[in-house]
Amino acid sequence: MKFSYPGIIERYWDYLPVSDKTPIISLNEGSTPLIKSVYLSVKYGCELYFKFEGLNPTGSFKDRGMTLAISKAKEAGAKAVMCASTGNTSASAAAYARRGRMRCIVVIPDGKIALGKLAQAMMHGAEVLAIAGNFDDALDVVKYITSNYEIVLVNSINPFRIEGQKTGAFEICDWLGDAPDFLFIPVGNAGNITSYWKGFKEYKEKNISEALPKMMGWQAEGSAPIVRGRVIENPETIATAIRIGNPARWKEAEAAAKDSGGKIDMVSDEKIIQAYKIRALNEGIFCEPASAASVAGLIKEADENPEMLKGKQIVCILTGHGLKDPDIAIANSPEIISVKKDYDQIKKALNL
Ligand code: AN7
Repeated sequence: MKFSYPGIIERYWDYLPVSDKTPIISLNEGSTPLIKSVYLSVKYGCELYFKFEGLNPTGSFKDRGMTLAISKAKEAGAKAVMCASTGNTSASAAAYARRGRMRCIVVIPDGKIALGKLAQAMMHGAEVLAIAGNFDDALDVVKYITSNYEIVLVNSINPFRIEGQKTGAFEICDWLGDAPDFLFIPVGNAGNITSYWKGFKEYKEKNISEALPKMMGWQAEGSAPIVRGRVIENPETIATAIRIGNPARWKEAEAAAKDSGGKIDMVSDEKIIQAYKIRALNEGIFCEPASAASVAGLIKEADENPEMLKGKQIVCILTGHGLKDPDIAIANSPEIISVKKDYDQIKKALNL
């Protein structure tokens, strides 16, 4: 008897590089909902859905790629895996590695990782190295160690990560009956936009879907190497998940935007926070700041170019859960009101 949807490897077996020899290391990831927008869709006159990837087992889209990367590492006999991370990759790698009885080493930029993500990596028993430097430095370290020792790299340079993550595109087509007109997605290391584009193309090649979406990728202004056309030495943004100055999948992201007739653009931290709040307050969906980059991008396009999105079917990928970064949430909310059990005081505080 099946108690829930199986994970993405079992659901999309025929589309993935797996065989009977592959041990499936899964937490029943994927099958995340497409939630209909109730506010922005009305405001901008479009058919907008949020794909809430924050509802994956470790709270981000990384689980789709990680189930496959860890399963394939196990199949190859690996005893240890390693990744650099702005947080979510490390949380996911740690959980899946532990489930597969493997050692997990993560390298994170010191002080620039959201609290919830750090808690996950630690709780799942990862060995956490905090490096004085940014994500790009951390990735250099991981590349060096994994090319000199018997340790498997599970960053999105690993092709199995891309293969797993492309199933997000399959799910969208399966639910909508075809690909949407536009896909809005945040861009950091550019693995996810690469994966979605691959997924959409594969479904079309196999005649499962007919359309291809315009791929609209969004970086933060202080960490926008692709938009600016140069490596950013000291990337900065409040959305720490996408604080990346030299994306590993740079060329693929550019190709996705160009080939689909979309684009890679950027939004300010101020607009990211604005979108972060709009979505929480008006749509009831709590995602981390990086996931608000795609929503901020949507708002920017809709304001600058209202006709482009009107009447269109749009999917916005919400990559990580809001609980990942409680500090940013609290810093951007009104202060809580402390009261005594005194009804006059309470009525006054509530304007009753
Ligand atoms: C919530 O965890 O790079 O463009 O090391 O956590 O595929 O890199 C996270 C990236 C968007 C960007 N939203 O995706 C990491 C890491 C969230 C993220 C991205 C990330 P990519």
